[in-house]
Amino acid sequence: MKIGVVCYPTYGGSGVVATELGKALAKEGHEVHFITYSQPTRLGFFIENVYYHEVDIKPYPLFQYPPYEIALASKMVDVAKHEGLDLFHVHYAVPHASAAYMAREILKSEGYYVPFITTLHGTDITIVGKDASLEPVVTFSINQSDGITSVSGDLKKDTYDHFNVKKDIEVIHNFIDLDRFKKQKKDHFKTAICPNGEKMIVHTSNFRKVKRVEDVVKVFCRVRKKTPAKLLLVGDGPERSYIESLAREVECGSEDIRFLGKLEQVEEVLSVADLFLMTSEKESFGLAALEAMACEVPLISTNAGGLPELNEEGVSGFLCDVGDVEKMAERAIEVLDDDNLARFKKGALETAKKFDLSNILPKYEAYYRQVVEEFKSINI
Ligand code: GMT
Repeated sequence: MKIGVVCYPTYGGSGVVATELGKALAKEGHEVHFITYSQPTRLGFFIENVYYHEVDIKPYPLFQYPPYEIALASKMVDVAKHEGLDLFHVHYAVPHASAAYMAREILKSEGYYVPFITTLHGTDITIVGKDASLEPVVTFSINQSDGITSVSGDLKKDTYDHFNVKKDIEVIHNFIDLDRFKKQKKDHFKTAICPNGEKMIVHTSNFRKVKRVEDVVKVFCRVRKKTPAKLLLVGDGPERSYIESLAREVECGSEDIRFLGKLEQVEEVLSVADLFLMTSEKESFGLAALEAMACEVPLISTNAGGLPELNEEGVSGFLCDVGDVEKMAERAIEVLDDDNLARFKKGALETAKKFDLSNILPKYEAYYRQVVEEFKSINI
């Protein structure tokens, strides 16, 4: 199949999922055309069957806000006609679903029939999309999608709860490439950071409010009083400077907290971690946690959103109420106990295997075929 993929190229989990899925489809022999405003970070330089089309956004003195959605729809029309696309797959509803709707209708008026699938990722539904400033357009364009998928059952429920969506939503969980995300031998790194055999606790995120990174610091401080440990904070975002100042003031020893910023090869850090903390207030799936689990890192997470679909209580780690830092610390100490840690590490990997790319990719391919067939039978 020839598939046009639209996503956010640089930030966030939805772009990572879109890029990894596109690369995996290309490996299976599909022709994949990324249509975005810059080269997706994880795309790499040259991959067979993968093409990149940049959306041209022309500045003009009149525009305080350049019309990205129109430029994107125009590029989608252009690529569909010239490359003979069979399907668009747009990741993150805002504004990609409405751009896809526009592109599909323009193409239809010129005799080209290209359906689109919208994948809902999380904040497009739980935060951004349901805001009154966007909701009518988001509802309309989700309903206009020829196929809709969500990355967890919880996000599907949230979508029906907050939007007047009439169509079926197919749940296809996020996935992990276990060939890339696996425990690597990086003992020298562990020794450098934890010279006295301390336990290594890791958090990675985009440091937005929704991640409640301050809770990570609070949990760490409570753990650190009982168990010698170090905290590595990976990533960057709007809350980072606030968290840095918080970390400087804590009683538990700010020298044990390190900020690593954005890392290309996060699996290298995860390979030497003993515990991953995900304290989010909302989390439709939690791809960063799955990456950790694949590297044999147990998880203490909140029970928000889709996290219970990922984190298996007592097996890969534990789930706690949002904000309950006492309970999270208690559970973290239990997992880090030398009598328990090996069992939880094994449990994390076993749970991650359920989300292996080889299990999830065929679900997307089958759904693509179904949507294209249905669209043809109605329109052509
Ligand atoms: O909020 C983020 O971390 C970024 C956001 C995105 O769409 O770029 O992530 C969402 O999509 C990821 C991939 O499907 C999910 O793993 C994250 O759970 C989800 N984030 C939230 O729901 C907060």
